[in-house]
Amino acid sequence: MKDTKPESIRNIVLLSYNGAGKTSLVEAILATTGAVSQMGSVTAGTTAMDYEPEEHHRKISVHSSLCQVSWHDTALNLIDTPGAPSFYAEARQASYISDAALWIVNASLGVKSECEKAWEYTATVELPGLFFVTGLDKERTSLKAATDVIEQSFEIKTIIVSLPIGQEAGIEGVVDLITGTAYRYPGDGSGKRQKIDIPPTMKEEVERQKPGHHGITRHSGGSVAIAGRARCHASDPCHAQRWRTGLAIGFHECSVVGLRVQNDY
Ligand SMILES: Nc1nc2c(ncn2[C@@H]2O[C@H](COP(=O)(O)OP(=O)(O)O)[C@@H](O)[C@H]2O)c(=O)[nH]1
Ligand SMILES: [Mg+2]
Repeated sequence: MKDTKPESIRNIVLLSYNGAGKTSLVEAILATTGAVSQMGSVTAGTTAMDYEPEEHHRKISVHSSLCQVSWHDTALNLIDTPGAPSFYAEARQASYISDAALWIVNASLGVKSECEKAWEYTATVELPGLFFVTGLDKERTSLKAATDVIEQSFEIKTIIVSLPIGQEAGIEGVVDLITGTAYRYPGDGSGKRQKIDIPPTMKEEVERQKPGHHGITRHSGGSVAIAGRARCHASDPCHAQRWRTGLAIGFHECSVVGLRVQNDY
């Protein structure tokens, strides 16, 4: 990215247990932003973030790794951290220099103690962030079940900002609830998503889930503020912009926790 100004840079730390899907998510982001033409694979030892022989051997991340992608004139520094308890220090240090966290929860593995630990230390530095649910392509998983587990474990309410199209092995894309746009992903690891119409069977669910119909939050005190500030009807042409602003304020104040889902990459 040419001439990046400091105000256009965001450091984002990915936190969770081993096997949650952090390194794979970075690969998917690299492909979707066009930084690579094909997602690498953890098992094949071809990811950008697990590059050390020790990481190839163990097939897990051992150190924090950094990469930068460019998205809508913003430079995102993604910090992929190791999930094992013996490497907590790495993840904690990365949190302290980050602007936001991505807490990853794999729908088939649920919330584990490593995730709760990460939540605790990010709370001490009031790091805002988003939950990202992976593994929804696995059998007997659902967004509803994953959301329930997250909300109960962390005693929060989440705002769902994207919905999967399809379920389990049939997942084929996502609906971005903020812009009301649906995307299909080719599933070949190229990240070349294609804009599609929202499936007719999902229209009701999309309207119901759209931010603006409900709030909310990490620290319960902030919830009403964000819901009030950003509420508007989903058909309002300013919907997306108002919600972006509302979410941005909410994230900044740590009063909002969003929840996003994977596609099938
Ligand atoms: N089916 C499926 N597998 C995934 C998903 N995300 C990651 N994986 C696989 O899960 C394993 C662990 O993923 P990895 O990215 O290394 O997790 P990390 O330890 O959190 O970095 C790898 O074999 C990935 O290919 C997902 O959304 N669906
Ligand atoms: Mg990893």
